[in-house]
Amino acid sequence: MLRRSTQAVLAAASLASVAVSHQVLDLGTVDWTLASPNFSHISVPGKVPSQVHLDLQDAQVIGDPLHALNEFNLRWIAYSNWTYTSSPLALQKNASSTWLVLNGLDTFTSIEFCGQHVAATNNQFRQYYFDVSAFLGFCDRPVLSINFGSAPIIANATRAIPGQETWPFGVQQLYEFPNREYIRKEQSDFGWDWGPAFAPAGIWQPAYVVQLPPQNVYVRNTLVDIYREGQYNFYAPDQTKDWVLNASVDYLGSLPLGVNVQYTISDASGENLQAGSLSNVTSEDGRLTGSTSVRDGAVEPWWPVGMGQQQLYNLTLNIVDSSNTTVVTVKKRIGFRTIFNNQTPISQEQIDLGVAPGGNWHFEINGHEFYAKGSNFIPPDVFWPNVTEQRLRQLFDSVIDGNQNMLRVWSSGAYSPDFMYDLADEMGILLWSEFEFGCALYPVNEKFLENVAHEVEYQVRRVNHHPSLAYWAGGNELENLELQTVYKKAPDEYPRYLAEYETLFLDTIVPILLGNTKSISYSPSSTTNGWQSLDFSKSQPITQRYENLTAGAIYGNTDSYNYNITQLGNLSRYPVGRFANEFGYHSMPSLQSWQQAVASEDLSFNSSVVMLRDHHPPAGGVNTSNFYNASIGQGQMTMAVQKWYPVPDKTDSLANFSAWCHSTQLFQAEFYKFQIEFYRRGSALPERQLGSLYWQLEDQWQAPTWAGIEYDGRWKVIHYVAKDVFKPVIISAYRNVTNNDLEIWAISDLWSSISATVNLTWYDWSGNKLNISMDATTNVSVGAINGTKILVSNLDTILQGRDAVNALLRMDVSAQGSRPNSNSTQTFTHTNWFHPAPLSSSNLTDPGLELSKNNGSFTVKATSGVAAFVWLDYPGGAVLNFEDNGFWLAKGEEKEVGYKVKSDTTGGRWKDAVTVRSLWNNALSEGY
Ligand code: BMA
Repeated sequence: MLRRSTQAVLAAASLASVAVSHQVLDLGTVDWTLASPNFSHISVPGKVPSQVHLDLQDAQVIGDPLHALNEFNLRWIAYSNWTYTSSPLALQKNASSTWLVLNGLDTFTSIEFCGQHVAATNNQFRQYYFDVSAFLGFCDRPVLSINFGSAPIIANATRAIPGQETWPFGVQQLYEFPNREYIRKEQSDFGWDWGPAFAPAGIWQPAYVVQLPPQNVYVRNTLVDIYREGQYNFYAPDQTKDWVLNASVDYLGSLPLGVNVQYTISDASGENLQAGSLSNVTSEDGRLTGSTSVRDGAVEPWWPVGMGQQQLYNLTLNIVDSSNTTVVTVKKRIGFRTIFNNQTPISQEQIDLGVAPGGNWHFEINGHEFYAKGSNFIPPDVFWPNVTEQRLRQLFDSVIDGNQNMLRVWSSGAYSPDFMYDLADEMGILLWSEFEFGCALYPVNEKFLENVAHEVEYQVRRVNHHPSLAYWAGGNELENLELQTVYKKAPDEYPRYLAEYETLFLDTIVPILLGNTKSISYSPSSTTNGWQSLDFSKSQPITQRYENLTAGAIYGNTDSYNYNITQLGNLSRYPVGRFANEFGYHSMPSLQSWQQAVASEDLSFNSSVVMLRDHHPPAGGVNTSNFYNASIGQGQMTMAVQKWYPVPDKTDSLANFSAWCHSTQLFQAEFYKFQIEFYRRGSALPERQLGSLYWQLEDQWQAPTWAGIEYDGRWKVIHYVAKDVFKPVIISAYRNVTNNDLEIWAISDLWSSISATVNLTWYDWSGNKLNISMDATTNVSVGAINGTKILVSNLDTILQGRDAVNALLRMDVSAQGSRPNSNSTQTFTHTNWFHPAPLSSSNLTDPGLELSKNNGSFTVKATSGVAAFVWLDYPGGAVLNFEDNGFWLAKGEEKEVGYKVKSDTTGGRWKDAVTVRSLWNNALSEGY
């Protein structure tokens, strides 16, 4: 497997341009041995970057950790200590200084070099660097050895320290290994409700030995902050101002006196747009900082996908000495944009436009509000060294193909690698980023806070130059869930825990953030009612609103889960807020994914292997006996299918399993569709709702989860359905399930108004047009990021006694408009179907689907009735996405569907095995 070393590339680049060369030994290029003091028989080759599980797997000491119940079988690895020992390193004897530079150690280490103890580390998210010059002087065998302690055991021991912080029962969400909140390690390594718990260890990021001549430096991190003059993180930037470019380099070693920093900004073709020396250069404690300004209009702005070009520039910084010799060169790819998370009070002007009072909560790109469409990103693999650029590119391709423009990078995994931001910069995906805290409250002792402060400073500086970086949030669901739970469980102790929360997420993080970036907004919690006031005289200016709400006013963003299966499509249950950053329901992966991990005899809905891979609701412990909760999660999916769809009852057990898996995906898809449509309509309502990010984008193993994309990249039904309702212009029906009132809306997130033509036709399931007339407006205009009501009526009035089980409404909209920042007019179309009765009781008829295979596409035709949820399926061994899937067809309608192949080990034979089905097939005992 390809593992990347971005730093190595950068280091090589900087080597080329220095006068007196420094030597950077990439520790990924030397031999390593992995052994354990707990197991004398294990001694295998190790790698950097890597993790113990991966190296043991490569050496065939263990099998695939994701296979069957290996999660449980491999706990011994997490409970053991492990040592990575290098071969003797080829180092210079006469260097002026020698440094260990370790970009990521997971997590608890004791480091030895030349047989001497160098340091101990305890934070997976920090970059560590140690001056080991003194050790080398007396060293014949420069061997580096990094001993990793068991994270679960150390977490337990930390918890047991007398006087250690505790929280009321129920506040700290327990997944599998306990006490994750005491340590700075990827929190989902200890288990989550969509993933296994391996608690891996290892040198998980690139590592180097750096040797410097006198008056020479190694750049270990660089901050670039680009903002409009006068910009302040919590207010809308003035788009007429010039740009400020602030650059700050963290280095090891010592600089000659009198250096200055020369810079060039060039475009992709290499043409220099601007060059000069940075002004206001300051130098202290291994940090050199300076700035320049770039005239407004001198550069093209960077836009997210669908809103304009992803214009990128190259920034080169040359640190030169007084004789104009370059000491070191740093290159960063940058973009010019402002991205602002607006939490300001709703203005009178907004109220006059119909916006409900309260607080804003939305994003603005380059001064323009937009509708954020996307999902929540979780760690795409339980072992980060497996996450290659190529894999992320494939995933991000699906993000773009799915009409998504923003991902919330959920905060209890790991800080995203640079190459992930690089891809997002190129593809125009905004990455809402978070500090790695979630579903718990955290200690606030001095050591913990100091540790976090180092982590925050390193990470904020590392990624700030990426135009795709959209936002920083402190942690996951802290305000709406954690603080609320304390309030409910221990109201007397609420003030204390609130104060501690503020100590960490405001007093500690905010001054570091504001000290480094003026371009990125921050909120302590992912879901929040926003700030109430700001006091600029303080280094921590924020006073949060919490529950200080005014009746009738709307604040903040929303997070909503409802596992009561009877509520599908009940709009009154959805939260009304300014932005939806989480909502969802779990579903099974496809049979093809299950087959990658589970033996054929275990492929049934409630086999113990399948059940034990369902981690929702969380197990609450590490043993299989804790997993009785899995039956709740499996039960929720089962009951949802039973209530809303024809229940699969296939003769063949594998086909039945497959049909059940697929049906859980149909429920998930409808569940999300109704909510996304509801939130998008909110852009036209007093809440002025401006974002839908569903839970969750992708999987990290083959299991029942909320994901829309399975572990190998295969799309579930929801990713297709979300693609459809994330189109710029959509038409949707809204039914009040209590009184049967029905509304139909055309909704657009384009930035200029459109003129749209609407067609509404009722059919029965056999495909006959029904003679139902509705008083609908068929030619409408829809404003910028807005919606227009086409129909308000009552379903009983419309159906006039007809049985809802045999009535279907097809809605088509076709609109002329243009995309943001584009002058060309284009046609936007959308088709949607409304079924007034649950599909479980509808009069489904055989649509007589026909599939023909063309060169580069497939054609599907419904010959004898309406086809609901037409599904093109393809075998394992390939990963591709169809242009469209999970769609409906009227009788006689045919659709040509293209596809994009992402990977293929079948030599193209997958094409011969493509099949088509629709919901009708659920009712058949044969086939799927
Ligand atoms: C929210 C998220 C995650 C979780 C998901 C599904 O709570 O923030 O922590 O995995 O819902 O339960």
